[in-house]
This record gives sequence, structure tokens and C-alpha cells, in this order.
Amino acid sequence: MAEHESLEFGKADFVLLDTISMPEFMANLKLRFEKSRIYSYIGEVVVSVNPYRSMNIYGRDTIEQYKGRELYERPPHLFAIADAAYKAMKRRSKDTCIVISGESGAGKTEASKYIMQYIAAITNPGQRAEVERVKNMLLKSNCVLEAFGNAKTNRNDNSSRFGKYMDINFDFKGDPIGGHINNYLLEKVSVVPSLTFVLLFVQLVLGGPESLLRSLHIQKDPKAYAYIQVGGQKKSSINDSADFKAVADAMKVIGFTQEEIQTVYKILAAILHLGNLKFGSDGDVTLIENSKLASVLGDLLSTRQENVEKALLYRTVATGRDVIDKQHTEQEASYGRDALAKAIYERLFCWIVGRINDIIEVKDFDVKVHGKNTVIGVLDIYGFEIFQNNSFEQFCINYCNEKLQQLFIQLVLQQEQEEYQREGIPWKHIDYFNNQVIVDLVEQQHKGIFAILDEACMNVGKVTDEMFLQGLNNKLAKHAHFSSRKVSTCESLEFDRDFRIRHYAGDVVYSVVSFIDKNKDTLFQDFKRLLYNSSNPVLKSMWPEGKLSITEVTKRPLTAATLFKNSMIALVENLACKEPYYVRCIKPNDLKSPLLFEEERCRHQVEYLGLLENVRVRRAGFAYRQTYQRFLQRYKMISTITWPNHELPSDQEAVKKLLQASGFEQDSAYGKTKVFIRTPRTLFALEDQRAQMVQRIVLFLQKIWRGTI
Ligand code: AOV
Ligand code: MG
Repeated sequence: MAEHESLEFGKADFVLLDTISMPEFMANLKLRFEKSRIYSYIGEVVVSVNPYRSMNIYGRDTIEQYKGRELYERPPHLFAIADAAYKAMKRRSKDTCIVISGESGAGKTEASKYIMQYIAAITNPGQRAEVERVKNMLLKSNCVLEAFGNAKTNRNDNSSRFGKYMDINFDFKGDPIGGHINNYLLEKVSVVPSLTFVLLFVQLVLGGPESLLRSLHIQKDPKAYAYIQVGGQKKSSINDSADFKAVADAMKVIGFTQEEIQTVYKILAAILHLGNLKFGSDGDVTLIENSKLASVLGDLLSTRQENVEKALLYRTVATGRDVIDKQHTEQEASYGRDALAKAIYERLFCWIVGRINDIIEVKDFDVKVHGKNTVIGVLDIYGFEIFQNNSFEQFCINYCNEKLQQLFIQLVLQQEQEEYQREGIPWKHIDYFNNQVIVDLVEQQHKGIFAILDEACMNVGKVTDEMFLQGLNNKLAKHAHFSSRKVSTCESLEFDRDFRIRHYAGDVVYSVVSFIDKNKDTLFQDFKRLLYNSSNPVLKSMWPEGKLSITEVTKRPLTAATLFKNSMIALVENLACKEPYYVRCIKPNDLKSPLLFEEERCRHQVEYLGLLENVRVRRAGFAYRQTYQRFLQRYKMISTITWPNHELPSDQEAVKKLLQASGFEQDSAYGKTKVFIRTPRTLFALEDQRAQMVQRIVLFLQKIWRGTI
């Protein structure tokens, strides 16, 4: 509990509210926001409200204030939680993770960056050059990933289109020695229009140096490129060239070679040019109208113009033993072009992540040198989002948020209560909405939405999105969290194209259009071969499966939904085995305004994040628990009742007597196997007494050794 903050700023910890009710919670949150106190606690959970303006609370002096302090000693801050995770890692050798959640634009990515900066700032006091190098690389890798993986949406100008989980590895001194990044679904399943919002393209076009642009055949005019939409443009080109340079420098610092960096630019330029390719037809023949561009593409992709043209206009198919070239229609060719553009982008992104990992990963050698190796993970993922038109991407993103909410429920609300029950501690059950039912609706084997989608995709012959919707309606009509217009208004005979999920964070209507396509996520083999046969080794390495000839390609790849589901399950398993710290971000308004606290909007988030339940569980709960035996091991020396050994019938009795004698009876409860202590203060007092006793014992022993006793 942050005690020393003046009450005029409201209660720093929601646990201290006089009564726990929504109006009180909201009044406190609002008051704090208005007083520029954007952080608060619920016990050890940080609640953060996006200030939408720069705050002078992240500097070196603030970092110093939080370094090595306990959570309750300073006003609430991200730094405090980062320090707590760091201490747990360093002192107790615990792998920890910081999970940052909240809807799109709530401030997750910013929070993750401040946390990383804090950890970088407090480590390596000895200024070891190698550790400095690692820290620098970890920070710079973020800059590169953000440039490639963020885009402008109507919810957030700098929206993460990929989820990022970054592990930082520490040596026994507590200094970072490496890291690892897992990325989750960049626009793998996306449509090309959302590529157009990746700000990096604008940065390149407006901010790239003249000579580079010339070599890439790029004009300094974003409007010249079909894949750059007006919405993706920013205000000034001064920022663009600075941003461009920052990313270029970051790539260099991380250790990308000159050749690799050049290839990255060539690929970005190739994508822009691809977007401008136009197809036409002459009689039965489909052709490229601006074939000059095909030559530019050949140049950038280090392959021949004819190869580019052929891959875009024909598809090689195996019919029995024969292999024939089948010409695309104009429409198929355009579809292929866009699919190619997004696939190239996605491969590029994954390649960049892979390269960064190659460089920053802790090698076996390091482990030998540094010994023990502990981890802090930071999770910053795309937040829950609702757009005008929601598609497969939103469905995946929102499912991901359901999974994380489920983890929060399990770790923070459920386990806690179950333990009290198990231990027989008097406890009034606190009700909360358990979203497992929605997680199941999406991911359950055979019956879930992903399974129904995969089943539809397996069908041979033409499968339409409507058939998928019908499948959903047949199997899920009765589900409380699923509905579609077809199901709810039976009289409508025409096919509706959407379904609605009642998510924990609100209702979202998804359009089924292109679910099937995005889930299959097929890319013509011809494109893979085209790029595999590039004479640029970096580009070639991104397309290993292009090696297979047409007759060798038989295995059906996993669908996008299955891959995503598997990666989410693995993510949650990974988080669940670490000691979790939570940051719950709240978006105060939809206008990106620094002043506005839209009460309704915030209340809704507090509700679905389960914050009130969190306060209730926390308040009724106990900060510390330990088995009787281990408790005695640590504290028996503070009382003659237990030191050196007790003569009571059980350890439980002994602990009871010890706490009574020390005056902490009121603050404790006794379970079947564990003792529970309500406030951290009691624990600190016990620790103090123990430290004093240890001191005395040491002095005593020293005297014996010296023979003075
Ligand atoms: P998100 O990560 O939660 O959304 P961001 O972290 O990108 O959201 O925050 C959105 C914007 O809010 C930033 O670009 C800043 O302008 C502002 N902002 C957030 N936190 C702070 C802060 N602590 N101080 C000042 N400004 C802040 V998404 O990635 O869309 O789910 O997918
Ligand atoms: Mg983000």
C-alpha cells in the first residue's frame, strides 16, 4: 500500500477504498486521473490510465526513487512493478513475467517500453561492456520491430499489429545477458489494405535518402503507391527521415549486415511496386499492363523479369504425371499479387525477428560462463478491438484477449479463492464472470469456431464463407455467447454474412467474408519457387519451401487458425509457469484527448477487466502464506517457544503460539497446511525480528569461537 501519497490524489491502492463499489472505484480512478496520477494499485496489480500527453515521470531521478524499493514505499508506478519482478528474479531466482493488457490504444506498448527502459537502467552497475551491448540491442530491437510491425488504425495511430513476448535472460548477478522474442500473428492473415497503414512504408518513401530511393526506383510521393493509403500518412517529412534513420541505425546496432539491410529495403520497395502492377487482357490472354514494373521487380528481387511475369500470370499445376502452366484470369492474377505482397511482408517480418533472436539469444556458451540464468518476460500484445467491419484478424486478436483474461482469472481470482477453500480458511466466495465459456466456444476441439472453420476448409470442392456460417449456425445456435441474424430471426431467408460473439469485453459482430481464404492462407507455390530461386541469398533464405518441385508438394499446411490457436496455448502455458505481474491499461476516451475521462467508457473497461472483483478478492485475501513447517524454519528463532525446538503437538500449534506471543494474532489465519498473513507489514516486522535475532546469534557464536564465553 502506497501510504505516503497525500489523500488529495485519491487512494493509491483501491484496496483502501472505504466501500468497494463501482461508484467509489470510478470516483477514485477519475480523481487520480484528474490529478495526473495515472497509476494506481490493486495490491500488486498496476492499473494505468493512458494520459495521452507526455508525463515527466520516467526520468533518471524517478528511476532512482524506485530502485530496490518495496512496492508500497513509493507512489504507484510501472517502475515499482518492474522492480518487484526484478527482485523476485534476482533474490528468489524466480522466472517472472509482466503481462500488460487492455484494449487497443490503452497504452500497453508504451508501458512495455518504460518497463524495458527501467530494467535496462537499473542493471549492470559495473558497466560491463558486454552487458551494455546486450541491453542496447534489446532496446533497439524493439524500435525495429515496432517500425515493421505497427500500423495506424482508427483506434490507435501506432497500433501493434503483432503480439510480442520478449524474454530477457539474466545472469547470477542480475544483469541481462540476452533475450528472445516470440511474435504472434503479424498480418499473416491480413488483407492487403491493412498493410497500407504500416507507417514504415511512408517513412521509406518520405524519409529515405535520395540515392537509396533512386536505386529502388521509388518516387518521393506516397500518393504514387496504391498500397499506401492517405490514412497512413503522417504530418511532416522531417519526422520521417529521422524515424527512417533511427530504424536504419537500430538495425546496424543489432548487427544486421549491410547486405541484409539493403535486402530489407529492396523487399519493401518491391512490395510497393507490386501494389502498382495492373493486369489486363488481350482476348484470352491475361497480361501485365505496366510491364516496366515487372522489370523493376526482377531487379529488386534479384531474379529475371520473365520469371516475375510468369509467376504472376500462370500457375503450375500437376495433373497426374503431367505438369502444365495454367493461365490466371485477371482477377486471379490480382488476388495472387496481393497475396504475394502480404506473404513477402510477413516473411520479412519473421525473418527480422529470427535474425534478432539469432543475435540476442543466450548461447550455450554464455550459460556455461554465467551459470544460472533467470528470465523476466514482458508481454505486449494487440488489445481487444472492435471496428466497423470485423474480420478474421479481429476474431484472432479478440480470442487472444480472451485467453489472457482467462489466465488473469485463473491466477488472480480463482486460484486464490480455491486455496482458501482448500485450506479451510473462512471465506465468502466472490463471484466473477468466468470467460472460459467463450474461450471454449472458440478453441474447443471439434466443436469450437476454429474447428468448424478448419472443417469447412478441409472440404474438397468450392467452399464458401456462407457454408462456414451455416456450419456455425448448425452447431452453435444454442450457445449463449454466439448468435447470428439467421439464427435469431428465422424468417430471414437470405444469407446473412455475419455472426456475433458476446466477448468478455463486449459484443462484436464479425463478417464471415474471406474467413475461409484467410484461414487457408494459401500462396501459390509458383511464388515460393520464384523467391527461392532469387540470386539474393538473404531473400532466398526466407523461402526454403520454394525448393520443392510441384510434384513434391502434397502436404496440406496447418491453417492460420490452428497455428494461431497453438501459439496462444503455448503462450499461456509459458506465462502460467512464471510468477506473474500485471499491468491493466485503461483507455480514458476515444478521442486521444489528454483531458477527457469518459466515465461510461472507463466503467465498461473496469467492469470487463474484472477490477472490482480483483479488489474484493485482494482485500479479503492474505498477502502471504507459507506451510507451517517452512514458516517455522524461517522464524522459529524469534521466540523461545519455538527456538531451538518446540514441544507442542504440531507445527501448526507452534506457529499459532509464536504469532500470539509476537502480537500478530489479529493479522493471521490458520489453514490446514499453511499459515496466512494478511498484511505485508506483519511480514516485514517478522523479518526485522528475525534479522535482529540472527545478528545476536552471530555475535554469540563469535564470542564462543573467540573463547570469550
Ligand atoms: P496499445 O499498445 O495499448 O494499443 P499504445 O501503447 O500504442 O497503445 O498507446 C497509444 C498512444 O497513447 C501512444 O502512441 C501515446 O500517444 C499514448 N500513450 C500511451 N501511454 C502513454 C504514457 N504513459 N504517456 C504518454 N502517452 C501515452 V494496440 O497496440 O492498438 O492494442 O494493438
Ligand atoms: Mg500496442
